[in-house]
Amino acid sequence: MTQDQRTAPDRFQTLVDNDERIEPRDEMPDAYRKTLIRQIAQHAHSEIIGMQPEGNWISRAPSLRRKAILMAKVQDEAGHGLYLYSAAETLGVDRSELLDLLHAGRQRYSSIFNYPTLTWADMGAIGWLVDGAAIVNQIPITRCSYGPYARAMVRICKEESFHQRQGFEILHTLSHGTPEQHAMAQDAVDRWWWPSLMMFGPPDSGADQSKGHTAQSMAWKIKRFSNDELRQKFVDMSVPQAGVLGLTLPDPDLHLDDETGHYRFGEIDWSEFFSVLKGNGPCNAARMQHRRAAHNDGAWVREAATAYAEKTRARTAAGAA
Ligand code: BYC
Repeated sequence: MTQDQRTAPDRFQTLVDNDERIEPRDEMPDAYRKTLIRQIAQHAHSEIIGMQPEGNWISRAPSLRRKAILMAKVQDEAGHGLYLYSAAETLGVDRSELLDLLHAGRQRYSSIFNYPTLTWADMGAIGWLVDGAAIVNQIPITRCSYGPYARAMVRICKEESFHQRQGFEILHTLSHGTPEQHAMAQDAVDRWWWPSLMMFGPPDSGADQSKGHTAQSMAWKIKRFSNDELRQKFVDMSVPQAGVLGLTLPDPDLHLDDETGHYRFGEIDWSEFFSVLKGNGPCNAARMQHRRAAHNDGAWVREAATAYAEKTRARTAAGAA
């Protein structure tokens, strides 16, 4: 039997088993499509909500050079949102539907963006830790079984690695500056470390994960590693980098396990994570209010773009007739 003679579910499974890509026109189980829409939409929403904590510092960046870099970074996040909404649209949903779900509080965005950015050093900590965590999470998604998501992730990861380096450089400069600047860098790392570990999602074991998506997503090769595996990679990568920065990580239990070569870390406060997910983080309400207002303020741009597209289409059709 050739591959094309197989029934649709067989063909889907064969593609997954052979590490080949599922493309938009391929048959796929409904649940696979739904899971991808949920994850890609959440990812896209995170990119555009993630513009807020940093956008907050563009006007206060300490030099023209820092301002230009930060503006470029925030613009990159908007671009990531666009690639991801486009990837989601290949699954048969519309970007406007997804935005409506976000604005109605029916789709999530990453927990990390519900924390405030209190000082300039937070731009460094977000770049180093948040973008660093994003890279660890997203590099395996370049091998995701769904083609459009995997391909979008290649460019996103390249840009995230610039972001991570600019954050590291901000913290390095502050850490090696005046005692006040060093203290500001340390304070930012103290505040962003634990929420960054939570970004990877709930632990693999435990009551809450029995409702989780990991096992099925790994079987479909959407996820390549579990949340805890990626969290461990991130900790192992970050500890030596903190040493180079001359900063400490706020965890008295952090130590190298000589047997495994991994850094062991303390207990994560999962009650804080679930409380942020329920909408009770320090900035949930402000982030959503700002997003809805930006969407409403941008209505005229969408209307103008639609009118222009329709006019161009009509002109092209008239020219072809
Ligand atoms: N925040 O079974 P699980 C960025 C939810 S943007 C909120 O492990 P899954 C950046 C999860 O949705 C970073 N919710 O789920 C941008 C599920 O709830 P639902 C965003 C979370 O999907 C600007 C429940 O908990 N990156 O990098 O298999 C500037 C159970 O979880 C979170 C991505 O989105 C969380 N942290 O795994 C700088 C990457 N964690 O949906 C940086 C793509 C879990 O059943 N996404 N939940 O109601 C993923 O890799 C996966 O979706 C996750 C979760 C690892 C996040």
